[in-house]
Amino acid sequence: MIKKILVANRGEIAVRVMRTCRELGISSVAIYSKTDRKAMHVRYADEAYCVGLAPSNESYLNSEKILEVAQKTNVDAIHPGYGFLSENAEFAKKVTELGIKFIGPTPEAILTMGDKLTARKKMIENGVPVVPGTKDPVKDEDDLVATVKSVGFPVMLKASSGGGGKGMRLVRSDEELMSSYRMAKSEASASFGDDAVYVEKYIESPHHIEFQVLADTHGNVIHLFERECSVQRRHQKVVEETPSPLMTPELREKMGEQAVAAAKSVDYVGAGTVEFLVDNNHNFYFLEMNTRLQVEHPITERVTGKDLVKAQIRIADGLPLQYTQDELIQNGHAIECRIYAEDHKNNFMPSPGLIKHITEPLGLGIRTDGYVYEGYEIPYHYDPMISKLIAWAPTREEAIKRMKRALYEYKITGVKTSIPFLTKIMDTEDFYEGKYDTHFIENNEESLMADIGCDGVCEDIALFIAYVDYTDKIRKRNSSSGTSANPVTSGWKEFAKRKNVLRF
Ligand code: MV4
Repeated sequence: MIKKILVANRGEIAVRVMRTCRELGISSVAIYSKTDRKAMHVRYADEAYCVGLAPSNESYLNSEKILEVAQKTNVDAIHPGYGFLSENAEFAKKVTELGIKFIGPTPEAILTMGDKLTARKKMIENGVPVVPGTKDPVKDEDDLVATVKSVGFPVMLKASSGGGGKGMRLVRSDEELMSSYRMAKSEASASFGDDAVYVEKYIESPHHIEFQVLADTHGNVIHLFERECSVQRRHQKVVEETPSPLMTPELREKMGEQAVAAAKSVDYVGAGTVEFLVDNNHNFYFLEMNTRLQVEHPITERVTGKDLVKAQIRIADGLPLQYTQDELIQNGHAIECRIYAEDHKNNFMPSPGLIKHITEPLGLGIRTDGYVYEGYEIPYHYDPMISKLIAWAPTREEAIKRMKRALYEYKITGVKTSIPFLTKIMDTEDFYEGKYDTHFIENNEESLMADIGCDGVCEDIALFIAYVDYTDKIRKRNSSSGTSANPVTSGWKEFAKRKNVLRF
């Protein structure tokens, strides 16, 4: 039985995993980099060990050191979270060889799905629909010309070792073909040390819809419905929701079935995600499979009522799934907004630094998965995502309104955040109508970049307290001297103009 888990990650996902460990009576071991001494996952864990310096290569990717800690602390299993070592087959293999359980699929499944062309071939063999295109890498320039002729423009050139948009080129005409091909090849070679490139038909304005799957070691494979992830910017997801506004019961049934088939084709074990492109005519195509827990998993948890980390741990323990496909339902609607420490007014540059104040939204239907606290300094070495805000309501319309309410309550000072940008997304007609695809952000750039200023609950608690103390003092002085002057003097006039500030 798994009694102790090392969480090989940091930030919100490390805390997320440890929360379920605590509920299951499993003790948790944190690893951390030197700059992360004061990080929340270190505070939350039962034990914590420093594994190196701030750069990920020296700490969170330092598999040797991490395995040394795992052995020293006698853990039964390692949870890799997402990013870092989560999709590293070599690491999964080493963990297993030490007699420690890797909370995830086999190294073979990671390898097959990690190579896009191998995954594509596997899907074709198993009857899972893929985008029309080639099965093998482009051999040479003559082969490319012949292939593109048969597929037809526009085409997408993709690096076999790529993923998440890297090493990808859209080609619309013969003139651009050769230069794009050479660029794709050299980019792939530089990024992945593998210059294999293949050809796909380009799907115009697709939706990105993914299916959550769970597979146990007893051969049970189920899906937990879809997540609509089309609101993204430069292959970074920004907002996710479930159910997808595009989905119909028939399409869901067909896609879910193919997601399960994709998982079965690699003897998948654990939690995974099958990504599809969906065009406006409801044609869907396998894109890739992520062999880990995803950032956006909480929206699935919210509508299905299932704890995905608990499922992962039970599966790693060799236990069967606690529910069947037929027992699962989608209850209501959930939306996730990713809160980044970034400045959307400055080309979305990361905005690390000291959190001076944070007030998180609470109340009916709200969940936040975060890790920062007042006085914490966000390091610049890692991903700038600081929290995920999840709103649930019985209907999509109510979930959007609830999300807007929560974004209004969310106050973070000290660093710039994506909260104003997310508020504008919720206010965009195309989003509200559920009529959006992967081009949503670029199509609505003007309104999403507009200024909305500070309007609502006072941003800065310290300033609010100072204002109330100041007006109290003036009032006391006025009453003792028998005068009744307006306590708001010039310095506070701007502040007092805000509609919600106390009036005297
Ligand atoms: C595509 C595509 C259109 N046609 N493939 C982007 C990430 C990478 N995993 C695959 N991607 C795409 N592949 C064909 N044949 C459009 C995209 C794409 C995209 C996909 C999912 C989510 C957002 C996207 C944004 C731009 C392009």
